[in-house]
Amino acid sequence: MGCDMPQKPIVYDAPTPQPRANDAETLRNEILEKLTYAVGKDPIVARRTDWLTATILTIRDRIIDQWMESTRDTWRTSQKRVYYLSLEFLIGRLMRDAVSNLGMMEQVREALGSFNVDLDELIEREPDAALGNGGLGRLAACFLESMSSIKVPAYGYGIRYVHGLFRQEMSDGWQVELPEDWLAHGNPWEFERRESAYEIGFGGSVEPVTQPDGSVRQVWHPAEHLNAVAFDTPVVGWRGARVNTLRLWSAQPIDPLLLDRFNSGDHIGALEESAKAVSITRVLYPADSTPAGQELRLRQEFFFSSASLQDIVRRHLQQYGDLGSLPDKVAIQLNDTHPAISIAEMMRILMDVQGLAWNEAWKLTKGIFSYTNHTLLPEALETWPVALLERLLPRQMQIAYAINAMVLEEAREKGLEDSRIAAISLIDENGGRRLRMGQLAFVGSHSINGVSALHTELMKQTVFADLHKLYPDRINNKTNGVTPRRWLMQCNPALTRLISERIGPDFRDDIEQLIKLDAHAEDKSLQDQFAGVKRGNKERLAALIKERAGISVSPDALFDIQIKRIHEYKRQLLNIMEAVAQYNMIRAHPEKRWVPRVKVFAGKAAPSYWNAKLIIKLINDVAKVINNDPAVRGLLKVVFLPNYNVSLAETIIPAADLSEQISTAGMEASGTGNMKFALNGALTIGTMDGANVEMRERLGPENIVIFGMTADEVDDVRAQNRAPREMIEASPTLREVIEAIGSGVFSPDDRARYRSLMDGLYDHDWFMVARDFDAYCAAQRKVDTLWSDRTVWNAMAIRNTARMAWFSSDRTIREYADDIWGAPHI
Ligand code: 26V
Repeated sequence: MGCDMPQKPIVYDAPTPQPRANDAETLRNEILEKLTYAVGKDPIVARRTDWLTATILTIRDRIIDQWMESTRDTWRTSQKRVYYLSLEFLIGRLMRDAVSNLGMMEQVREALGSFNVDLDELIEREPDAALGNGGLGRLAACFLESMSSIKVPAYGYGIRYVHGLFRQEMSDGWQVELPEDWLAHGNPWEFERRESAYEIGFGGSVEPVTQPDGSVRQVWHPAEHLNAVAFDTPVVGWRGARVNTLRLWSAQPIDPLLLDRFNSGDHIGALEESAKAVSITRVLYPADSTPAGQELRLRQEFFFSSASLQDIVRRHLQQYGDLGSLPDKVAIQLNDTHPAISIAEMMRILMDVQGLAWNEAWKLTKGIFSYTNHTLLPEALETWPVALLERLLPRQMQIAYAINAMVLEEAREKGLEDSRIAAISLIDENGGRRLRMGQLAFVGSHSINGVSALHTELMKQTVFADLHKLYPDRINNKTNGVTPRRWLMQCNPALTRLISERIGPDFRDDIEQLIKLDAHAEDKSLQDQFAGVKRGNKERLAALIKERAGISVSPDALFDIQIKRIHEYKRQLLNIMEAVAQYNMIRAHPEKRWVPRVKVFAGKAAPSYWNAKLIIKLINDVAKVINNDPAVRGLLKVVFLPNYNVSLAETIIPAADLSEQISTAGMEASGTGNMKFALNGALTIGTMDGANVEMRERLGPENIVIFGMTADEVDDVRAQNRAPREMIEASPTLREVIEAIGSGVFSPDDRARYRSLMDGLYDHDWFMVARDFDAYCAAQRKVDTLWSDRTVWNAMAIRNTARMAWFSSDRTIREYADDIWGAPHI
């Protein structure tokens, strides 16, 4: 079937529409009109969701004008387009982002107020689009916003999951997963593009067909077919600089009624086939580090890769009419290996569909693609069984073999010894043959980047050591960033106002100006105001904690926060064990002056990750004991907030005093939560891992609390297989904690519950929880000391905000645009 091209001629010079009026009166009338004619509701009976829809539609009209203008501009100027392929876009709520970036917050508030509708209540009603697991997905969302803000012509390509990441509820302290239903009330942001549908095949066979000119082309005859239908969401940049497109694919049966089969009497068969097609885009895989290894996941990866590439090639041919210019006009970024099959699929499209020869197709492919690695965890490096690929994607597997042969040949020519050849092979021969998606992405790309300086170095030394020797210029670093619009201006309006009053409002357009705040760090009145803003945010969080967890906390306490996916390498266990140590000390020394603390945790565990779920239960068990022990006198509170998501992060982060970034060194590729906290004036307690290392450099070592082993030290200990027993025995504090947890002090209903968790610390302590424990406790006591002199603390907090500008995703995207994509930007 393919795609229905727009009619020629394309009107490049359509008139730019008059900007719509944005005053409250106009907005009021338009919202009422949308409510009546688009939603079909009388204001008398309208519910909040109806008002929300009407408001979004009103704002959307303003976005569309700029959207068309942006698209037209790219056509007119023949600018290069960037395509960000990602299986995850963790965009969260969009309304506040859009209204704020368009500078219409006050007008919209007033317009709604005239109907007695509260804007903030509507904002809270919008479902949080959780089309991602964690850091990788949120980074994709920050990047989209930055690309619009600095005018990179770009598309995000992904999957329109019907169910995003599961909703987390607590049942007696255990995580329970419930389906998430973000589309239940429709989605006013998206445009379904039935005309942008592409056929996607699976299975079948490959047939060599001799062409009239005597050449031979491979023709893939898939056994199964389905459609990928595009749904477009506009992505608004700061001040509406540009509006780019997030294009998410939805799977549909080719013939929705499957009439042939239905008419032939096979009603059930028809329904089954239709359900199977649709199932591809039904759910997001909820694991963020252990490959599900399931066929459906591979189908998702190929489905969205193929649809995106067909769309990209179609758009390019439509505008330029030739394929040779592809690398000049198209840059495709692979967000991790999830879309890595694109390398083989692009080769198939260029050769089998477009008729190019291998060498030409390979040159174009390498010119177009680049790949970002987001993790070195061995279990997260994707590989697919060759047998599965041969069955599901026979042609792409043939191409992968051919790429492999070519690369190995090149390696031999360059003099690589045979023993090293196996290491660069795309095929892993250990325990069943598997295609290594990281190596495929590497060899098919002209640029491979890590997401922090340390992580990039480790990539060169570990997974890609051999490929790096062969292609020493390909690996480069692009340290992550976060958008300051969402993660400062929108989530922390009070701090934004305060900064504006002090250094003027220009930092909103040029984030580097934040550094001007540095000179005022010692100013007592600014310190008081800064602390006052923090206090307001903490009051709001305290109310939320009361509401969601039923725990009363004092905003005067130090708010110590760890929010992220629950994973052993992120070491929530280390944090909760320190809480137990603190609990023991408070009881042993009631006479001492303890710094009151509230330890907040939030995060989801992969449903199949037992230890992660057990750690959630442990946090809740420890919380129950500590929070209810009168001997603690409220000096320590432990809170687990359920259902962590982007919206919850937006409330928690501005209220943090202390940010926990305590991963085992060498294991957290970058972290981005670390950046969001520091930008909002929280101090970091952290290891020399990921972007913490660069934060320390830019904040100054005196403005961050670093502790623990380095990545090299972790490596040495693991290599020597040194058991931690001796060290545990040498630390009375640690021993006491392990004994208490292991013997069931916090789980009287099941005393053996945490036995294996604690045994793990004695046996191998893979994540260095025991080895880093004393250093971590000492670092926490240093935090107490800093907190005790609030002048010192506040000055450090201000310096954190002032010095974080470099971690804006605008800076990151400029680096990608200059060094990798060759794309325009401002
Ligand atoms: C891996 C897998 C494995 C197969 C099953 C599904 C699945 C889903 C996601 C992933 C990727 C996990 C990698 C990841 O999220 N990395 C994080 O990327 C952030 C952005 O670069 C970075 O800040 C975090 O440190 C890093 O853990």
